[in-house]
Amino acid sequence: MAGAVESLVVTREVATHCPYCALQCGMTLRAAPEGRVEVAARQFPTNRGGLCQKGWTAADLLDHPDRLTTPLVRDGGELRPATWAEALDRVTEGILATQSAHGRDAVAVFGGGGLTNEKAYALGKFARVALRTKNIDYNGRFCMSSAAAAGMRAFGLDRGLPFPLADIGQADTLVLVGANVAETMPPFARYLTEQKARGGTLIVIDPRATATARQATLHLQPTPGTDLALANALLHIVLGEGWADEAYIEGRTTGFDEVRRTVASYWPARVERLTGVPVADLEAAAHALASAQTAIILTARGAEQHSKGVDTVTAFINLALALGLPGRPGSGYGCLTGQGNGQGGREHGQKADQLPGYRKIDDPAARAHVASVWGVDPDDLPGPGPSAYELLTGDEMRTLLVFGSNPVVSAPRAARVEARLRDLDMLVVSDFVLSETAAIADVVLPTAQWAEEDGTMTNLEGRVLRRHALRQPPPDVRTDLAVIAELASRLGAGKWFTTEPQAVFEELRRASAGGTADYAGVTWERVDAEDGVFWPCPSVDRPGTPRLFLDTFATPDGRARFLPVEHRPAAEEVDAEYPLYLTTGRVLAQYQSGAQTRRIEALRRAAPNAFVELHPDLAARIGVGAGDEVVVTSRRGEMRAPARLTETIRPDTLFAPFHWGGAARANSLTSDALDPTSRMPEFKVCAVKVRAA
Ligand SMILES: Nc1nc2c(c(=O)[nH]1)N[C@H]1C(S)=C(S)[C@@H](COP(=O)(O)OP(=O)(O)OC[C@H]3O[C@@H](n4cnc5c(=O)[nH]c(N)nc54)[C@H](O)[C@@H]3O)O[C@H]1N2
Ligand SMILES: Nc1nc2c(c(=O)[nH]1)N[C@H]1C(S)=C(S)[C@@H](COP(=O)(O)OP(=O)(O)OC[C@H]3O[C@@H](n4cnc5c(=O)[nH]c(N)nc54)[C@H](O)[C@@H]3O)O[C@H]1N2
Ligand code: SF4
Ligand SMILES: [Mo]
Repeated sequence: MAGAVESLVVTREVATHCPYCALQCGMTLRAAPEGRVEVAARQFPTNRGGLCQKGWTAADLLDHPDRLTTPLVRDGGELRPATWAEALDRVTEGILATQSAHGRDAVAVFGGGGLTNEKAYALGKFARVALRTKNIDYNGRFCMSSAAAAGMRAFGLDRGLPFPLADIGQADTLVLVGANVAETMPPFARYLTEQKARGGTLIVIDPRATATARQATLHLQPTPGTDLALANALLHIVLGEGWADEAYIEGRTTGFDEVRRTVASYWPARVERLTGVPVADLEAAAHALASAQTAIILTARGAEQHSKGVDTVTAFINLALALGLPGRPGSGYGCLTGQGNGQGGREHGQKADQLPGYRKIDDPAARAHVASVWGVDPDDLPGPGPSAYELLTGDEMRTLLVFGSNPVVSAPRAARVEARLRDLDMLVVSDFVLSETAAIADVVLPTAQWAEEDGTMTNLEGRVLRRHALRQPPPDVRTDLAVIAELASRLGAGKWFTTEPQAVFEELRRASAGGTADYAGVTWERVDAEDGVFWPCPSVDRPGTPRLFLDTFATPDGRARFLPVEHRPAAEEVDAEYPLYLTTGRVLAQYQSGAQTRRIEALRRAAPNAFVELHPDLAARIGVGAGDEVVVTSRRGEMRAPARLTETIRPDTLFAPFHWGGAARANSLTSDALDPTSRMPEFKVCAVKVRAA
């Protein structure tokens, strides 16, 4: 074994980044003599030498017994090993059969925010040029799409953080809305410590007293799904006290008057009734924001994964604009993007309505530019397709190719998605382990892991980073780029694709040139030499752009837009039959659908199974003690897991992590209500009941 692994090594040591979340912590990988791959933390401007437990153990999956080492095809109901030739024949024949029976749009593609920029770009191009289907979307739709849509609406541009992370440690007042960074980005805590040491105020808005909330100066604990009302109340107070930055509003924004009228009815006592947050806390939060020299408001999934996620983020942007924060050095609004390449993954064309460079697929100029780079006729490019959940449950799809997602565990109302996937003519999954989605596929393609490939990722700051290969993939494992190019070739579109990541990146630079996310001036050499390059970077002789909006916004008139937004209830409110709120999220030691981290021994020990968090009063009422199994039921299904009792959750709310499948799948419960603009599902609130098992 050790000898076999040794033969894969291409270099003894590389400086690269963690494969998991959007913080993209710097790490060094070393090929140890016995064949093991060692991880060491690396000083990088974002993680400053820190890593979390997931990063430390990331290499444990490289030579894991569960690693897929050959393609698999389904035969007589069972998956069995196959050669690449057989597997790819099966895929090609399936695609052609679906296309001739049901048309090109019946073949669909589902991507992921963990894919490198090169893969995301190639996948989008593969869908449009080789398959010529409009049906491509990706799991980022389930992630930060609401913040992205709100950012586009208000600023004309969506880059998660429009300023470097370093600004966060310097902010006098920092507000985290629905962000549990202590578990979801542990090295981020350095910025909280720094901010606190400088005497700053930290306000955390979360229905649970999370590890992050426990560090707060002020913790606001709203009912799930009521952040919009809360933000409007903060703005109501700011305006009532005369704390707004009138010069900024006048000079840099439009649409304020209507927002002023709207928030007039969000008086604090009314909002206390809607949210459960005491008036005194609302006033203290507004004062802390308004009296700060520098203030930053950050949202994450707790605020965004709602059927009104876009409007909720807009309410916080309105508040930030009224205080004059966006574009003021050291201040601003930002969204904490989640997946490793959640930012780059949404810029280069795997999203249903996008072409590379964050261009709109229905914009004739964008189509003409990208078509000219690709060497195709713009009229041959498909139009926009449906969003992730609509794609995965719609009637049009008969064949689906999945790269970098495990929707059987992570999609909302997952039983419905799973049933639809089982019903396809063909499901193809590229993965390095047999995820729950791969397990129901007709063809499974084993793919390279992060330590085995070169490429770029764009972190939550919009900083383009280099992923460096330490070793080659195992002998019968191929890269996603190689698979995409080979399939394209079999479909008669081979001349448009290459397997070399740097060549793909060079093409991506040209395709993105002139777009919103302009990478034209970013080269792999610069990325290495400069600790990453912030987009937009339109030319090689210009620096990147760490801080956006200093002089102007990316809207046609250069002004940020206020937009009036009204509170509305969650799509599913509690009632007599389902009297409790369920909210879902993450724990430190598991990542996403858990396909990777549930297989890593140290992480399994740290977080061995799912659980349902509930208040001791509620537990007593239903006769449940700590560790007893409970059954949680919603209108869509049920979930079973041990109870975890905690005083820190609201008595009307349950929390469950979504990292597990099977009977413990939280997404058996979640609602498929979608935000009207972003099509983000309402992962963060639905109505449930609970009983002892
Ligand atoms: N350990 C770990 N880290 C991760 C990931 C992981 O799976 N595991 N995933 C990565 C990815 S892709 C993402 S998107 C990020 C997500 O990072 P976060 O957004 O920080 O993670 P979540 O746990 O989904 O949600 C954050 C908090 O929102 C709260 N919340 C729930 N409902 C509401 C509400 O209505 N209002 C408010 N204000 N808060 C609410 C929850 O109690 C939770 O504490 O994490 C990234 N990092
Ligand atoms: N209830 C509930 N559900 C949620 C959320 C929530 O808060 N609550 N959060 C949502 C969010 S924010 C997200 S981002 C999604 C994430 O959910 P998923 O999309 O399921 O994310 P992962 O578990 O990261 O899935 C990635 C899969 O691809 C594989 N993989 C990793 N890298 C690569 C690669 O480079 N190539 C290929 N081919 N495969 C790769 C992994 O092994 C894994 O099986 O879940 C969403 N679902
Ligand atoms: S915080 Fe994110 S990027 Fe950093 S080590 Fe942990 S999972 Fe990896
Ligand atoms: Mo995410």
